[in-house]
Amino acid sequence: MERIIGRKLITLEEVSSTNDYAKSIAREVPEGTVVIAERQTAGKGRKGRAWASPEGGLWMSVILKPGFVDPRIVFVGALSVVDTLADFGIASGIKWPNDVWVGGRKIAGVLVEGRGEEHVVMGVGLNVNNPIPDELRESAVSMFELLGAKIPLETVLNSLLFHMDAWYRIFREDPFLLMQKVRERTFILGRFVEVVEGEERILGRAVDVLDDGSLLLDVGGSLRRVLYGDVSLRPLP
Ligand code: BT5
Repeated sequence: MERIIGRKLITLEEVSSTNDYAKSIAREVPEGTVVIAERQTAGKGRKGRAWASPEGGLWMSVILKPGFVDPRIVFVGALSVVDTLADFGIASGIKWPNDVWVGGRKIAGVLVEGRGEEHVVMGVGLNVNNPIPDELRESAVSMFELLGAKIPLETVLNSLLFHMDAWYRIFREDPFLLMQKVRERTFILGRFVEVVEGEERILGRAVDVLDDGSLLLDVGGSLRRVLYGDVSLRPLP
């Protein structure tokens, strides 16, 4: 079976954001093209937040052309990171919808940007050997910190592309299987959380991730479905 993800690799020393670069070339390149940069000068998260991207980390974006719009594509990135970390002996979990955490700290984030049915750019930032900025020391962690040794970035990239190819296939052919895995890997289920969705703050117990990708919360006894948002863990009330 021919691999889709990583068919073409564009390696840059420095770029503002691999997602922006990928978006600018998306029309002209084949599906599965990967843009990777040694460092980003304006790496970004969701809602215009900054993503710290000094040298040593894996900062990459892949151009996908599934031909349909489905927000569950974000889980292709998150699951691929979880499997990649497992290849290096690191147990991690998904903080719905787009973070990967290890032991209470964030090790990776996924940023999906799209142009309708035309193309989707999926950016993944994974802390590998890069230093963690002081202001994120409490909340972020790297593979280097967990393993106590530097890991060649190409090895991590190869593993990530391999898993992404497999999960992307499953996303297209059997999204319910994808969601089953997401459910298994989502560590917030059963926990008390706060979800910020736009202007709204919702406090409740995370009950399930539904097949459509949304998060189901138990808010004081009634069930509430959340499509998108920022989740943080809260102590039990
Ligand atoms: C994300 O956003 O987690 C998505 C991050 C995607 C980054 C990749 S790198 C390649 C591609 N090109 C880009 O420009 N972006 C993508 P969000 O859920 O909004 O989380 C952002 C928050 O994570 C920030 O506000 C910080 O609190 C925290 N953060 C920033 N840099 C971090 C890092 N290196 N490690 C862990 N946490 C970080």
